[in-house]
Amino acid sequence: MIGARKSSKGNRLGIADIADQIARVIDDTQSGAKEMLEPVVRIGVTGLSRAGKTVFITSLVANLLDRTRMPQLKAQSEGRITATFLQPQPDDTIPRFAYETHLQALNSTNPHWPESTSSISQLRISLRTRPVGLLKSLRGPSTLHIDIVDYPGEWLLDLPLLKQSYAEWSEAAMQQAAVRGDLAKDWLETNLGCDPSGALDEPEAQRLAAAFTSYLRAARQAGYSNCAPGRFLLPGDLNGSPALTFAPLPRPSKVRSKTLYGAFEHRFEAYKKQVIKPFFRNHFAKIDRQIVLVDALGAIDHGPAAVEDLRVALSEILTSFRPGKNHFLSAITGKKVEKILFAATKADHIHHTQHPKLAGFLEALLSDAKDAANWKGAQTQALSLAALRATVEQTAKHEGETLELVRGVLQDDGKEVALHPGDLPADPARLLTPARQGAEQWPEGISYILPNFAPPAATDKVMNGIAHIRMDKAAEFLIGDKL
Ligand SMILES: Nc1nc2c(ncn2[C@@H]2O[C@H](COP(=O)(O)OP(=O)(O)O)[C@@H](O)[C@H]2O)c(=O)[nH]1
Ligand SMILES: [Mg+2]
Repeated sequence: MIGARKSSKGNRLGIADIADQIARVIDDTQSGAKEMLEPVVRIGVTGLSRAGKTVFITSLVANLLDRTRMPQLKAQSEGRITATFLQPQPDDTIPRFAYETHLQALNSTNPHWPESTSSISQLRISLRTRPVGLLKSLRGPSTLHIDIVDYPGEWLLDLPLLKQSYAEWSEAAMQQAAVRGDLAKDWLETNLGCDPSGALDEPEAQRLAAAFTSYLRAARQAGYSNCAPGRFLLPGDLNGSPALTFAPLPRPSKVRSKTLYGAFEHRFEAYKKQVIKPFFRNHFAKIDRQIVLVDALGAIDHGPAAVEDLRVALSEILTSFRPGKNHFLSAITGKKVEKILFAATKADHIHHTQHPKLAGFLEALLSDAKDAANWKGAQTQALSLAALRATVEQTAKHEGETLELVRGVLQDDGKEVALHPGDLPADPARLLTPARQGAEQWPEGISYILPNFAPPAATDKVMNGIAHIRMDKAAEFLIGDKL
């Protein structure tokens, strides 16, 4: 094949990949000239569904438009930001992030959490800054455009599929299901009843795909992070298409194309080529900085297996940010992500005295994942935050002891409660070790109550951003050096 190179691992850098590279260079030079004058930074916001992406972006934008609650953003405290404004977003093919709708949900007289979204969206916010001090006479005001891209973390977790054949993936998926016990029972039973070397029967194919999807959904609900293929849970506009109508099967001794197995193998390859690769090429490759939102408290609440699964997912995610030399991604991601922030969300569920422990837990997960991904390069940071503070803190005396409580309104019944959610251990190993060892439950003395709190009712009509925890620190890490 002309122009093709074969790496030691057998990954081909084909004509399509080379064309991708050329397209990117042209793309970059065209936008390059404009970006010299008004720089653009593209920030990817990702995390598994329910991690808090929509609330995070809504809060970030509201708090950048009204910066009263953003003292830790240096350019703000130094008085250098003169204006912020929303702009039409520049990419015609990506839906705009529905900021106004989400803000309205949180800020109405009957506040509620925004509708969950299942696809990619984007928004542009621009910040005008003026130089201060010595630079004042040398430089005029400047504008920075920030493109915020919201995309499901599930789609990142599809990356490992690219390395696998259908047979390898099937084998791994069935093994993973076997250790997830009851969650996979129905699907595995449906699987036993089919003949992979029989002729393809479309209703049977749909039944198998549906049973497999229900299993993935149940696993996700039970707190597991690794539930690929990502589009099975979040199909976007692909719902019902053949590229999503397949499931793992045991390999028959002889594979023929007209059989169930043959058809599924073909669809698996189509999923890789037509779903996974275009996402990485068209969206992921263009991101400069990244925030990964992690519902670490939720995983801890679900137990050791969920924490172990989260650790594995984080190392997969890190690998996608720093693909190895021969990886197809290296060919299309000319530029690499410069900064990655990992944030444990919903920190308002626990008292602030426990926040360092939550960040420490995430840090420990991350450093494990970095070892596994042989990490070099991009600057990373871990912190805990709440995009929207739904609780207030309170202390109470109980049998001579001081208890640190959080108080909020329960989502389910609208009752106000003050509770002690449990103590995070100071040493993250007390959680990570049992998780690694496959413990079924946390050791004695470790337990949590994490109810869903409703967003707070607005207390005043004048909106001063959105009450949060450490959103300003997150913003400083992501864009501080550009302002
Ligand atoms: N208490 C609290 N709950 C949050 C916060 N952010 C998100 N949540 C909860 O998590 C749910 C999912 O958040 P969302 O932003 O829609 O997640 P996404 O699927 O990643 O976009 C929300 O409906 C809330 O119940 C937060 O800062 N504090
Ligand atoms: Mg969302």
